[in-house]
Amino acid sequence: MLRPQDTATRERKSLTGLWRFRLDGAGEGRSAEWFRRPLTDAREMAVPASFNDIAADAAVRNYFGDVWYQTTVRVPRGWDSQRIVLHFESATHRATVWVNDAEVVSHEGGYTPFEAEVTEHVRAGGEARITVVVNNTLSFQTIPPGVIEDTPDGKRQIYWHDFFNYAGLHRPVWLYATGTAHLTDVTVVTGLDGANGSIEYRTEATDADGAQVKVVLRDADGAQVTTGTGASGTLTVENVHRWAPGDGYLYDLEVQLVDDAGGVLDSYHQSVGVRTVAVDGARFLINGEPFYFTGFGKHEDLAVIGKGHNDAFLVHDFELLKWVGANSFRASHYPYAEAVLDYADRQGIVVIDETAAVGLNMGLGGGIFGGQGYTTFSPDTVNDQTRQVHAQAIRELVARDKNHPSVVVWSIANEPESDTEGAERYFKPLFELTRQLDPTRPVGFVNVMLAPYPTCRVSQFGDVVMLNRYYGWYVNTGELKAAELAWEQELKGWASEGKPIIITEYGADTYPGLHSVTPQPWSEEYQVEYLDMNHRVFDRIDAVVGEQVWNFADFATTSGIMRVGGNKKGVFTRDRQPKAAAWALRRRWRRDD
Ligand code: BDP
Repeated sequence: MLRPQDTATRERKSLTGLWRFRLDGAGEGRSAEWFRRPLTDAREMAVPASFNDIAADAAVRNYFGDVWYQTTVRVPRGWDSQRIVLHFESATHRATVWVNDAEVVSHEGGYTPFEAEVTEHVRAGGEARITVVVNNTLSFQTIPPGVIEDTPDGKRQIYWHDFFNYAGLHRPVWLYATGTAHLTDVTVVTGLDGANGSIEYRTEATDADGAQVKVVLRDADGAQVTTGTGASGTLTVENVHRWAPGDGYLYDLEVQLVDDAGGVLDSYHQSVGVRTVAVDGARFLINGEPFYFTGFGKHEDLAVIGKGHNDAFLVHDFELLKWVGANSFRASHYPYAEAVLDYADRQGIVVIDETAAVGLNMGLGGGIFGGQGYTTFSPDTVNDQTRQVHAQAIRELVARDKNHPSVVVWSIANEPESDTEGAERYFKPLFELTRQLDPTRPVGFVNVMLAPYPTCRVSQFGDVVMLNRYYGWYVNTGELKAAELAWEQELKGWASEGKPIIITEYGADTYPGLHSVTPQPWSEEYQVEYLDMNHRVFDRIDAVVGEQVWNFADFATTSGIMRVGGNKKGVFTRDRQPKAAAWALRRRWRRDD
Protein backbone atom coordinates (compact mmCIF):
# COMPACT_ATOMS: atom_id res chain seq x y z
CA MET A 1 0.00 0.00 0.00
CA LEU A 2 1.37 3.41 -0.89
CA ARG A 3 0.84 6.42 1.31
CA PRO A 4 -1.40 9.10 -0.28
CA GLN A 5 0.59 11.83 -2.03
CA ASP A 6 0.07 14.80 -4.29
CA THR A 7 2.09 14.16 -7.44
CA ALA A 8 1.83 14.90 -11.15
CA THR A 9 -0.75 12.08 -11.40
CA ARG A 10 -2.17 11.80 -7.89
CA GLU A 11 -4.29 14.12 -5.82
CA ARG A 12 -5.50 13.85 -2.24
CA LYS A 13 -8.03 15.55 -0.05
CA SER A 14 -7.70 15.60 3.73
CA LEU A 15 -10.77 14.61 5.73
CA THR A 16 -9.46 15.93 9.02
CA GLY A 17 -11.68 18.29 11.01
CA LEU A 18 -14.84 17.82 13.04
CA TRP A 19 -16.84 14.62 12.43
CA ARG A 20 -20.16 13.56 13.91
CA PHE A 21 -19.57 11.13 16.77
CA ARG A 22 -21.62 8.88 18.99
CA LEU A 23 -20.96 6.18 21.58
CA ASP A 24 -22.90 2.97 21.06
CA GLY A 25 -23.09 1.60 24.60
CA ALA A 26 -25.98 -0.70 23.78
CA GLY A 27 -24.17 -2.06 20.72
CA GLU A 28 -27.16 -1.44 18.49
CA GLY A 29 -25.66 0.66 15.70
CA ARG A 30 -24.63 -2.20 13.43
CA SER A 31 -27.99 -3.96 13.44
CA ALA A 32 -29.87 -0.65 13.28
CA GLU A 33 -27.62 0.30 10.32
CA TRP A 34 -26.63 3.72 11.59
CA PHE A 35 -24.49 4.18 8.49
CA ARG A 36 -27.62 4.59 6.33
CA ARG A 37 -28.44 8.09 7.57
CA PRO A 38 -26.96 11.06 9.39
CA LEU A 39 -26.00 9.96 12.90
CA THR A 40 -28.66 11.02 15.38
CA ASP A 41 -27.87 12.26 18.89
CA ALA A 42 -24.33 12.92 17.74
CA ARG A 43 -21.80 15.30 19.18
CA GLU A 44 -18.88 16.69 17.20
CA MET A 45 -15.46 15.11 17.53
CA ALA A 46 -12.03 16.15 16.30
CA VAL A 47 -10.20 13.95 13.81
CA PRO A 48 -7.35 13.21 14.34
CA ALA A 49 -7.59 12.72 18.10
CA SER A 50 -8.41 10.15 20.73
CA PHE A 51 -12.01 10.70 21.75
CA ASN A 52 -11.40 9.85 25.40
CA ASP A 53 -10.33 13.16 26.93
CA ILE A 54 -12.18 15.51 24.58
CA ALA A 55 -15.56 15.24 26.24
CA ALA A 56 -15.34 16.25 29.89
CA ASP A 57 -17.08 13.05 30.85
CA ALA A 58 -15.79 9.93 32.64
CA ALA A 59 -18.29 7.82 30.70
CA VAL A 60 -16.54 8.82 27.46
CA ARG A 61 -13.03 8.60 28.87
CA ASN A 62 -13.40 5.04 30.11
CA TYR A 63 -15.74 3.83 27.38
CA PHE A 64 -15.07 0.58 25.57
CA GLY A 65 -17.14 -0.85 22.74
CA ASP A 66 -18.32 0.59 19.43
CA VAL A 67 -18.11 4.30 18.69
CA TRP A 68 -19.38 5.85 15.48
CA TYR A 69 -17.76 8.57 13.41
CA GLN A 70 -19.38 10.15 10.38
CA THR A 71 -18.58 12.91 7.94
CA THR A 72 -19.81 14.13 4.58
CA VAL A 73 -17.27 14.88 1.91
CA ARG A 74 -17.57 16.58 -1.44
CA VAL A 75 -15.55 14.59 -3.96
CA PRO A 76 -13.42 16.97 -6.08
CA ARG A 77 -15.15 17.56 -9.39
CA GLY A 78 -11.91 17.04 -11.30
CA TRP A 79 -11.80 13.38 -10.27
CA ASP A 80 -14.10 12.13 -13.00
CA SER A 81 -12.84 8.81 -14.47
CA GLN A 82 -10.20 8.59 -11.75
CA ARG A 83 -9.75 5.69 -9.37
CA ILE A 84 -10.83 7.01 -5.96
CA VAL A 85 -9.56 5.59 -2.67
CA LEU A 86 -10.47 6.19 0.97
CA HIS A 87 -7.43 5.87 3.21
CA PHE A 88 -7.15 5.75 7.01
CA GLU A 89 -3.71 6.13 8.54
CA SER A 90 -5.08 4.23 11.55
CA ALA A 91 -8.23 3.41 13.54
CA THR A 92 -7.66 2.18 17.08
CA HIS A 93 -8.11 -0.74 17.52
CA ARG A 94 -10.37 -1.83 14.64
CA ALA A 95 -12.91 -0.38 12.29
CA THR A 96 -15.52 -1.03 9.65
CA VAL A 97 -16.21 1.66 7.07
CA TRP A 98 -19.22 2.47 4.90
CA VAL A 99 -19.41 4.90 2.01
CA ASN A 100 -23.05 5.93 1.71
CA ASP A 101 -24.83 2.58 2.20
CA ALA A 102 -22.00 0.32 1.05
CA GLU A 103 -19.59 -1.42 3.41
CA VAL A 104 -16.12 -0.93 1.92
CA VAL A 105 -13.50 -2.18 4.36
CA SER A 106 -12.76 -3.58 7.83
CA HIS A 107 -9.40 -3.55 9.54
CA GLU A 108 -7.93 -5.04 12.70
CA GLY A 109 -5.02 -3.41 14.54
CA GLY A 110 -4.92 0.12 15.85
CA TYR A 111 -1.71 1.57 14.46
CA THR A 112 -1.33 0.70 10.80
CA PRO A 113 -3.06 2.08 7.71
CA PHE A 114 -5.82 0.59 5.57
CA GLU A 115 -7.81 1.71 2.59
CA ALA A 116 -10.57 0.82 0.15
CA GLU A 117 -11.20 1.70 -3.44
CA VAL A 118 -14.54 3.53 -3.49
CA THR A 119 -14.76 4.61 -7.14
CA GLU A 120 -18.07 2.86 -7.72
CA HIS A 121 -19.65 4.35 -4.59
CA VAL A 122 -18.94 8.04 -5.21
CA ARG A 123 -19.27 10.59 -7.99
CA ALA A 124 -16.82 13.36 -8.83
CA GLY A 125 -18.42 16.62 -7.77
CA GLY A 126 -20.98 14.80 -5.61
CA GLU A 127 -21.26 14.34 -1.86
CA ALA A 128 -20.51 11.09 -0.06
CA ARG A 129 -21.35 10.08 3.50
CA ILE A 130 -18.53 8.26 5.24
CA THR A 131 -19.37 6.32 8.39
CA VAL A 132 -16.86 4.47 10.53
CA VAL A 133 -17.53 2.26 13.49
CA VAL A 134 -14.41 2.08 15.62
CA ASN A 135 -14.11 -0.50 18.36
CA ASN A 136 -11.53 -0.29 21.15
CA THR A 137 -12.08 -3.47 23.15
CA LEU A 138 -9.12 -5.72 23.81
CA SER A 139 -9.24 -9.48 24.17
CA PHE A 140 -6.74 -12.33 24.32
CA GLN A 141 -6.89 -12.43 20.54
CA THR A 142 -5.95 -8.80 19.97
CA ILE A 143 -2.58 -7.05 19.83
CA PRO A 144 -2.21 -5.67 22.44
CA PRO A 145 -4.21 -8.17 24.53
CA GLY A 146 -6.75 -7.46 27.24
CA VAL A 147 -9.79 -9.03 28.82
CA ILE A 148 -13.22 -7.85 29.87
CA GLU A 149 -14.10 -8.83 33.41
CA ASP A 150 -17.49 -8.85 35.08
CA THR A 151 -17.47 -6.81 38.26
CA PRO A 152 -20.27 -5.97 40.68
CA ASP A 153 -20.72 -2.62 38.95
CA GLY A 154 -20.58 -3.92 35.40
CA LYS A 155 -18.01 -4.91 32.84
CA ARG A 156 -14.47 -3.63 33.06
CA GLN A 157 -11.70 -3.62 30.43
CA ILE A 158 -8.40 -4.89 31.80
CA TYR A 159 -5.08 -4.88 29.99
CA TRP A 160 -1.46 -5.51 30.85
CA HIS A 161 0.23 -2.48 29.36
CA ASP A 162 1.12 0.66 31.22
CA PHE A 163 -0.47 3.35 29.08
CA PHE A 164 -4.02 4.54 28.75
CA ASN A 165 -6.09 2.72 26.14
CA TYR A 166 -6.70 5.81 24.02
CA ALA A 167 -8.82 5.11 20.97
CA GLY A 168 -10.47 6.63 17.93
CA LEU A 169 -9.23 8.07 14.65
CA HIS A 170 -5.76 9.15 15.75
CA ARG A 171 -4.30 10.02 12.39
CA PRO A 172 -5.28 11.73 9.15
CA VAL A 173 -7.93 10.30 6.86
CA TRP A 174 -7.63 10.88 3.12
CA LEU A 175 -9.62 10.61 -0.03
CA TYR A 176 -7.28 10.33 -2.97
CA ALA A 177 -7.31 9.77 -6.69
CA THR A 178 -5.02 7.99 -9.12
CA GLY A 179 -5.38 6.88 -12.72
CA THR A 180 -6.64 3.36 -13.38
CA ALA A 181 -3.14 2.09 -14.12
CA HIS A 182 -1.32 2.76 -10.89
CA LEU A 183 1.62 1.80 -8.74
CA THR A 184 0.73 -0.23 -5.66
CA ASP A 185 4.07 -0.69 -3.92
CA VAL A 186 7.68 0.47 -3.96
CA THR A 187 10.52 -1.14 -2.00
CA VAL A 188 14.05 0.19 -1.73
CA VAL A 189 17.11 -1.46 -0.22
CA THR A 190 20.34 0.49 -0.09
CA GLY A 191 23.98 -0.53 0.04
CA LEU A 192 27.42 1.04 0.18
CA ASP A 193 30.59 0.24 -1.72
CA GLY A 194 33.36 2.64 -0.81
CA ALA A 195 32.33 6.11 -1.90
CA ASN A 196 29.43 4.80 -3.97
CA GLY A 197 25.95 3.79 -2.94
CA SER A 198 23.45 1.41 -4.45
CA ILE A 199 19.67 1.51 -4.46
CA GLU A 200 17.91 -1.71 -5.29
CA TYR A 201 14.29 -0.94 -6.09
CA ARG A 202 11.21 -3.08 -6.69
CA THR A 203 7.83 -1.82 -7.81
CA GLU A 204 4.37 -3.28 -8.16
CA ALA A 205 1.54 -1.97 -10.28
CA THR A 206 -2.08 -2.80 -11.16
CA ASP A 207 -3.96 -2.47 -14.45
CA ALA A 208 -0.67 -1.51 -16.03
CA ASP A 209 -0.42 -4.00 -18.92
CA GLY A 210 1.95 -2.73 -21.53
CA ALA A 211 3.17 0.08 -19.31
CA GLN A 212 6.80 0.47 -18.41
CA VAL A 213 8.39 1.58 -15.16
CA LYS A 214 10.91 4.41 -15.26
CA VAL A 215 12.73 5.73 -12.23
CA VAL A 216 14.52 9.03 -11.77
CA LEU A 217 16.78 9.64 -8.80
CA ARG A 218 17.28 13.24 -7.73
CA ASP A 219 19.47 14.64 -4.97
CA ALA A 220 18.24 16.90 -2.19
CA ASP A 221 18.68 19.95 -4.46
CA GLY A 222 16.49 18.39 -7.13
CA ALA A 223 19.36 17.67 -9.53
CA GLN A 224 19.03 14.42 -11.47
CA VAL A 225 21.57 11.82 -10.32
CA THR A 226 20.65 8.78 -12.37
CA THR A 227 17.75 6.99 -14.05
CA GLY A 228 16.62 3.43 -14.62
CA THR A 229 13.96 1.40 -16.36
CA GLY A 230 12.13 -1.78 -15.45
CA ALA A 231 9.84 -2.83 -12.62
CA SER A 232 12.92 -3.61 -10.54
CA GLY A 233 16.58 -2.79 -10.79
CA THR A 234 19.63 -1.39 -9.10
CA LEU A 235 20.86 2.17 -9.32
CA THR A 236 24.40 3.22 -8.57
CA VAL A 237 24.96 6.53 -6.85
CA GLU A 238 28.50 7.75 -7.32
CA ASN A 239 30.02 9.68 -4.45
CA VAL A 240 26.88 9.10 -2.48
CA HIS A 241 25.82 11.41 0.32
CA ARG A 242 25.02 8.83 2.98
CA TRP A 243 22.11 8.99 5.34
CA ALA A 244 23.65 8.90 8.81
CA PRO A 245 22.61 9.60 12.38
CA GLY A 246 22.52 13.38 12.66
CA ASP A 247 22.58 13.79 8.88
CA GLY A 248 19.17 12.95 7.44
CA TYR A 249 20.18 13.31 3.82
CA LEU A 250 17.50 12.02 1.46
CA TYR A 251 17.39 11.41 -2.26
CA ASP A 252 14.09 11.42 -4.10
CA LEU A 253 13.26 8.40 -6.22
CA GLU A 254 10.45 9.23 -8.62
CA VAL A 255 8.80 6.08 -9.91
CA GLN A 256 6.77 6.50 -13.08
CA LEU A 257 4.44 4.21 -14.96
CA VAL A 258 4.79 5.16 -18.61
CA ASP A 259 2.69 4.08 -21.60
CA ASP A 260 3.89 3.31 -25.15
CA ALA A 261 3.58 6.89 -26.24
CA GLY A 262 5.64 8.09 -23.30
CA GLY A 263 2.63 9.39 -21.37
CA VAL A 264 3.02 9.24 -17.58
CA LEU A 265 0.19 7.12 -16.15
CA ASP A 266 1.35 7.30 -12.56
CA SER A 267 4.09 9.04 -10.64
CA TYR A 268 5.08 8.33 -7.06
CA HIS A 269 7.91 9.84 -5.01
CA GLN A 270 9.84 7.64 -2.59
CA SER A 271 12.45 9.29 -0.41
CA VAL A 272 15.62 7.24 -0.02
CA GLY A 273 18.35 7.45 2.59
CA VAL A 274 21.37 5.45 1.51
CA ARG A 275 22.76 3.66 4.54
CA THR A 276 23.54 0.19 5.84
CA VAL A 277 22.75 -1.45 9.16
CA ALA A 278 24.50 -4.53 10.52
CA VAL A 279 25.32 -6.39 13.69
CA ASP A 280 28.92 -7.50 13.98
CA GLY A 281 29.64 -9.48 17.15
CA ALA A 282 28.62 -7.17 19.96
CA ARG A 283 28.76 -4.06 17.81
CA PHE A 284 25.85 -2.30 16.15
CA LEU A 285 26.98 -0.78 12.88
CA ILE A 286 25.42 1.98 10.81
CA ASN A 287 27.35 2.54 7.58
CA GLY A 288 29.99 0.16 8.92
CA GLU A 289 30.66 2.36 11.94
CA PRO A 290 29.83 1.49 15.55
CA PHE A 291 26.71 3.30 16.69
CA TYR A 292 25.75 4.04 20.30
CA PHE A 293 22.05 4.80 20.85
CA THR A 294 21.21 7.70 23.14
CA GLY A 295 17.61 8.69 23.68
CA PHE A 296 14.32 7.47 25.02
CA GLY A 297 11.36 5.21 24.83
CA LYS A 298 8.54 7.54 23.84
CA HIS A 299 4.75 7.51 23.63
CA GLU A 300 2.22 9.17 21.42
CA ASP A 301 0.56 10.92 24.32
CA LEU A 302 -0.65 14.47 24.80
CA ALA A 303 -3.12 16.31 26.99
CA VAL A 304 -6.64 16.49 25.52
CA ILE A 305 -5.88 14.77 22.20
CA GLY A 306 -4.39 11.60 23.71
CA LYS A 307 -2.76 9.66 20.89
CA GLY A 308 -3.93 12.08 18.21
CA HIS A 309 -1.14 13.08 15.86
CA ASN A 310 -0.06 16.70 16.17
CA ASP A 311 2.55 18.32 13.92
CA ALA A 312 3.48 21.06 16.41
CA PHE A 313 4.40 18.51 19.06
CA LEU A 314 6.15 16.37 16.47
CA VAL A 315 8.52 19.21 15.65
CA HIS A 316 8.86 20.31 19.27
CA ASP A 317 9.67 16.80 20.53
CA PHE A 318 12.45 16.45 17.97
CA GLU A 319 13.79 19.87 18.99
CA LEU A 320 13.93 18.56 22.56
CA LEU A 321 15.61 15.34 21.42
CA LYS A 322 18.33 17.45 19.83
CA TRP A 323 18.53 19.82 22.78
CA VAL A 324 19.16 16.91 25.14
CA GLY A 325 21.59 15.17 22.80
CA ALA A 326 19.44 12.16 21.88
CA ASN A 327 20.24 10.48 18.57
CA SER A 328 17.42 7.92 18.70
CA PHE A 329 14.15 6.76 20.22
CA ARG A 330 12.08 3.61 20.39
CA ALA A 331 8.57 3.85 18.94
CA SER A 332 7.31 2.17 22.09
CA HIS A 333 4.86 0.41 22.20
CA TYR A 334 3.20 0.54 18.76
CA PRO A 335 3.86 1.89 15.26
CA TYR A 336 3.79 5.70 15.38
CA ALA A 337 2.15 8.00 12.84
CA GLU A 338 3.96 7.89 9.50
CA ALA A 339 4.66 11.62 9.72
CA VAL A 340 6.88 10.83 12.72
CA LEU A 341 9.02 8.39 10.73
CA ASP A 342 9.22 10.74 7.75
CA TYR A 343 10.43 13.43 10.10
CA ALA A 344 12.95 11.09 11.75
CA ASP A 345 14.30 10.30 8.27
CA ARG A 346 14.76 13.99 7.53
CA GLN A 347 16.24 14.78 10.94
CA GLY A 348 18.67 11.86 11.02
CA ILE A 349 17.12 10.43 14.20
CA VAL A 350 17.44 6.65 14.55
CA VAL A 351 14.32 4.61 15.37
CA ILE A 352 13.66 1.22 16.93
CA ASP A 353 10.30 0.34 15.39
CA GLU A 354 7.92 -1.74 17.47
CA THR A 355 4.67 -3.64 16.99
CA ALA A 356 1.76 -3.11 19.37
CA ALA A 357 2.55 -6.47 21.02
CA VAL A 358 2.85 -5.09 24.53
CA GLY A 359 1.50 -6.76 27.66
CA LEU A 360 1.73 -10.39 26.53
CA ASN A 361 2.70 -11.00 30.11
CA MET A 362 0.07 -11.75 32.66
CA GLY A 363 2.78 -12.06 35.31
CA LEU A 364 3.12 -8.28 35.19
CA GLY A 365 -0.49 -7.82 36.24
CA GLY A 366 -0.08 -7.54 39.98
CA GLY A 367 0.26 -4.14 41.57
CA ILE A 368 0.02 -1.99 38.51
CA PHE A 369 -2.78 -3.13 36.24
CA GLY A 370 -5.11 -5.22 38.32
CA GLY A 371 -5.68 -8.28 36.10
CA GLN A 372 -4.30 -11.25 37.99
CA GLY A 373 -4.60 -14.98 37.91
CA TYR A 374 -4.21 -15.53 34.17
CA THR A 375 -1.72 -17.76 32.36
CA THR A 376 -0.08 -15.93 29.46
CA PHE A 377 0.25 -18.65 26.83
CA SER A 378 -2.62 -21.14 26.88
CA PRO A 379 -5.44 -22.25 24.58
CA ASP A 380 -7.80 -19.85 26.38
CA THR A 381 -5.52 -16.83 26.59
CA VAL A 382 -2.67 -15.82 24.25
CA ASN A 383 -2.92 -18.65 21.72
CA ASP A 384 -2.37 -19.59 18.06
CA GLN A 385 -5.03 -17.20 16.93
CA THR A 386 -3.31 -14.38 18.81
CA ARG A 387 -0.12 -15.33 17.06
CA GLN A 388 -1.85 -14.99 13.67
CA VAL A 389 -2.98 -11.50 14.64
CA HIS A 390 0.53 -10.73 15.88
CA ALA A 391 2.03 -12.03 12.62
CA GLN A 392 -0.30 -9.78 10.66
CA ALA A 393 0.75 -6.82 12.83
CA ILE A 394 4.38 -7.58 11.95
CA ARG A 395 3.53 -7.84 8.23
CA GLU A 396 1.75 -4.51 8.28
CA LEU A 397 4.54 -2.81 10.22
CA VAL A 398 7.26 -3.99 7.85
CA ALA A 399 5.14 -3.20 4.79
CA ARG A 400 4.54 0.31 6.04
CA ASP A 401 8.01 1.19 7.34
CA LYS A 402 10.44 -0.86 5.22
CA ASN A 403 11.72 2.16 3.29
CA HIS A 404 12.56 4.40 6.23
CA PRO A 405 16.31 4.81 6.67
CA SER A 406 15.69 5.92 10.26
CA VAL A 407 14.32 2.48 11.17
CA VAL A 408 17.26 0.26 12.13
CA VAL A 409 15.72 -2.48 14.30
CA TRP A 410 12.38 -4.31 14.31
CA SER A 411 11.16 -4.90 17.85
CA ILE A 412 8.45 -7.52 17.61
CA ALA A 413 7.22 -7.28 21.22
CA ASN A 414 7.71 -5.42 24.46
CA GLU A 415 8.19 -7.35 27.69
CA PRO A 416 6.29 -10.52 26.84
CA GLU A 417 6.60 -13.53 29.10
CA SER A 418 9.83 -15.04 27.79
CA ASP A 419 11.07 -17.63 30.28
CA THR A 420 8.65 -20.46 29.42
CA GLU A 421 8.36 -23.12 26.78
CA GLY A 422 5.08 -21.55 25.65
CA ALA A 423 6.89 -18.30 24.98
CA GLU A 424 9.64 -20.01 23.01
CA ARG A 425 7.07 -21.81 20.85
CA TYR A 426 5.02 -18.67 20.31
CA PHE A 427 7.92 -16.44 19.29
CA LYS A 428 10.16 -18.63 17.14
CA PRO A 429 7.97 -18.43 14.02
CA LEU A 430 7.44 -14.69 14.51
CA PHE A 431 11.20 -14.06 14.39
CA GLU A 432 11.42 -16.22 11.25
CA LEU A 433 8.58 -14.32 9.65
CA THR A 434 10.14 -10.93 10.39
CA ARG A 435 13.49 -11.95 8.89
CA GLN A 436 11.76 -13.33 5.84
CA LEU A 437 9.86 -10.07 5.38
CA ASP A 438 13.01 -7.99 5.81
CA PRO A 439 16.41 -9.66 5.73
CA THR A 440 18.18 -6.28 5.94
CA ARG A 441 17.45 -5.16 9.50
CA PRO A 442 18.30 -6.71 12.88
CA VAL A 443 15.30 -8.22 14.67
CA GLY A 444 14.74 -8.32 18.40
CA PHE A 445 12.25 -8.10 21.20
CA VAL A 446 12.39 -6.30 24.52
CA ASN A 447 13.14 -8.50 27.52
CA VAL A 448 11.48 -7.90 30.89
CA MET A 449 13.04 -7.96 34.31
CA LEU A 450 10.95 -11.05 35.20
CA ALA A 451 13.10 -13.08 32.76
CA PRO A 452 16.62 -12.05 33.81
CA TYR A 453 19.81 -13.60 32.51
CA PRO A 454 20.05 -16.61 32.05
CA THR A 455 16.35 -17.55 32.24
CA CYS A 456 15.09 -15.98 29.00
CA ARG A 457 14.18 -18.49 26.26
CA VAL A 458 13.32 -15.97 23.54
CA SER A 459 16.43 -13.77 23.37
CA GLN A 460 18.25 -16.62 21.57
CA PHE A 461 16.23 -15.65 18.46
CA GLY A 462 17.24 -11.98 18.46
CA ASP A 463 20.12 -10.28 16.65
CA VAL A 464 20.31 -7.74 19.44
CA VAL A 465 19.47 -7.97 23.14
CA MET A 466 17.07 -5.27 24.31
CA LEU A 467 16.60 -4.95 28.06
CA ASN A 468 14.17 -3.00 30.26
CA ARG A 469 15.54 -2.83 33.79
CA TYR A 470 14.54 -0.97 36.90
CA TYR A 471 17.29 -1.72 39.44
CA GLY A 472 16.98 1.10 41.96
CA TRP A 473 13.29 1.59 41.22
CA TYR A 474 11.05 -1.49 41.26
CA VAL A 475 13.79 -3.46 43.02
CA ASN A 476 16.41 -2.05 45.38
CA THR A 477 14.15 0.98 45.66
CA GLY A 478 16.18 3.88 47.02
CA GLU A 479 19.23 1.60 47.35
CA LEU A 480 21.43 2.69 44.50
CA LYS A 481 24.58 0.91 45.69
CA ALA A 482 22.84 -2.45 45.91
CA ALA A 483 21.15 -1.72 42.59
CA GLU A 484 24.47 -0.98 40.91
CA LEU A 485 25.96 -4.30 42.03
CA ALA A 486 22.96 -6.37 41.00
CA TRP A 487 22.58 -4.62 37.67
CA GLU A 488 26.22 -4.98 36.70
CA GLN A 489 26.19 -8.64 37.61
CA GLU A 490 23.17 -9.34 35.41
CA LEU A 491 24.49 -7.28 32.53
CA LYS A 492 27.80 -9.14 32.56
CA GLY A 493 25.80 -12.32 32.05
CA TRP A 494 24.06 -10.89 29.01
CA ALA A 495 27.36 -9.54 27.67
CA SER A 496 28.76 -13.07 27.66
CA GLU A 497 26.30 -13.93 24.87
CA GLY A 498 28.31 -11.79 22.45
CA LYS A 499 25.41 -9.76 21.06
CA PRO A 500 24.98 -6.00 21.18
CA ILE A 501 22.87 -4.89 24.14
CA ILE A 502 20.55 -1.91 23.98
CA ILE A 503 19.07 -0.78 27.28
CA THR A 504 15.62 0.10 26.01
CA GLU A 505 14.22 1.15 29.39
CA TYR A 506 15.62 2.38 32.67
CA GLY A 507 13.87 5.05 34.65
CA ALA A 508 12.47 6.33 37.92
CA ASP A 509 9.12 8.01 38.55
CA THR A 510 9.78 11.63 39.43
CA TYR A 511 7.30 14.19 40.61
CA PRO A 512 8.38 17.52 39.09
CA GLY A 513 9.17 20.02 41.80
CA LEU A 514 9.76 17.42 44.51
CA HIS A 515 13.24 17.84 45.94
CA SER A 516 15.39 16.18 48.59
CA VAL A 517 18.95 16.82 49.79
CA THR A 518 19.39 13.11 50.45
CA PRO A 519 17.97 11.83 47.17
CA GLN A 520 14.70 10.03 47.87
CA PRO A 521 12.65 8.14 45.27
CA TRP A 522 10.21 10.42 43.41
CA SER A 523 12.46 13.48 43.83
CA GLU A 524 14.20 15.17 40.91
CA GLU A 525 17.54 14.53 42.61
CA TYR A 526 16.87 10.79 42.84
CA GLN A 527 16.09 10.57 39.13
CA VAL A 528 19.47 12.17 38.40
CA GLU A 529 21.37 9.87 40.75
CA TYR A 530 19.49 6.85 39.45
CA LEU A 531 20.49 7.69 35.88
CA ASP A 532 24.10 8.34 36.93
CA MET A 533 24.22 4.91 38.57
CA ASN A 534 22.94 3.26 35.41
CA HIS A 535 25.45 5.12 33.27
CA ARG A 536 28.34 4.00 35.45
CA VAL A 537 27.25 0.41 34.85
CA PHE A 538 26.79 0.85 31.08
CA ASP A 539 30.17 2.50 30.72
CA ARG A 540 31.84 -0.55 32.24
CA ILE A 541 30.28 -3.04 29.79
CA ASP A 542 31.51 -2.90 26.19
CA ALA A 543 28.56 -4.85 24.79
CA VAL A 544 26.15 -2.07 25.82
CA VAL A 545 25.59 -0.14 22.60
CA GLY A 546 22.75 2.06 23.67
CA GLU A 547 20.81 3.71 26.45
CA GLN A 548 17.22 4.82 26.07
CA VAL A 549 15.70 6.27 29.20
CA TRP A 550 12.11 5.49 30.12
CA ASN A 551 10.46 7.85 29.26
CA PHE A 552 10.88 10.96 27.16
CA ALA A 553 7.83 12.56 28.85
CA ASP A 554 5.25 11.79 31.52
CA PHE A 555 2.22 10.01 30.07
CA ALA A 556 -1.29 8.87 30.87
CA THR A 557 -1.99 5.40 32.26
CA THR A 558 -4.88 3.60 33.87
CA SER A 559 -5.38 4.79 37.42
CA GLY A 560 -3.81 2.87 40.28
CA ILE A 561 -1.85 3.27 43.45
CA MET A 562 1.46 3.01 41.57
CA ARG A 563 0.62 5.95 39.29
CA VAL A 564 0.28 9.59 40.24
CA GLY A 565 -1.69 11.28 37.47
CA GLY A 566 -0.07 8.80 35.09
CA ASN A 567 3.46 7.47 34.72
CA LYS A 568 5.94 10.08 35.92
CA LYS A 569 9.17 8.59 34.59
CA GLY A 570 9.38 11.36 32.02
CA VAL A 571 12.58 13.32 31.75
CA PHE A 572 10.22 16.03 30.52
CA THR A 573 6.77 16.64 31.98
CA ARG A 574 3.74 15.86 29.86
CA ASP A 575 3.77 19.48 28.66
CA ARG A 576 7.46 19.15 27.82
CA GLN A 577 9.15 21.08 30.63
CA PRO A 578 12.53 19.66 31.70
CA LYS A 579 13.05 17.94 35.03
CA ALA A 580 16.57 18.10 36.52
CA ALA A 581 17.34 14.81 34.75
CA ALA A 582 16.98 16.48 31.37
CA TRP A 583 19.88 18.79 32.14
CA ALA A 584 21.93 15.88 33.50
CA LEU A 585 21.35 13.85 30.34
CA ARG A 586 22.23 16.84 28.22
CA ARG A 587 25.57 17.10 29.99
CA ARG A 588 26.28 13.39 29.36
CA TRP A 589 24.99 13.12 25.79
CA ARG A 590 26.36 16.44 24.54
CA ARG A 591 29.67 16.36 26.39
CA ASP A 592 31.60 17.02 23.17
CA ASP A 593 29.78 20.29 22.46
C1 BDP B 1 7.89 -1.41 31.60
C2 BDP B 1 7.05 -1.17 30.37
C3 BDP B 1 6.60 0.27 30.23
C4 BDP B 1 6.20 0.81 31.57
C5 BDP B 1 7.42 0.82 32.45
C6 BDP B 1 7.13 1.38 33.85
O1 BDP B 1 7.69 -1.60 29.21
O2 BDP B 1 5.54 0.33 29.31
O3 BDP B 1 5.62 2.08 31.48
O4 BDP B 1 7.90 -0.49 32.62
O5 BDP B 1 6.78 0.61 34.73
O6 BDP B 1 7.35 -2.51 32.24
O7 BDP B 1 7.23 2.59 34.03
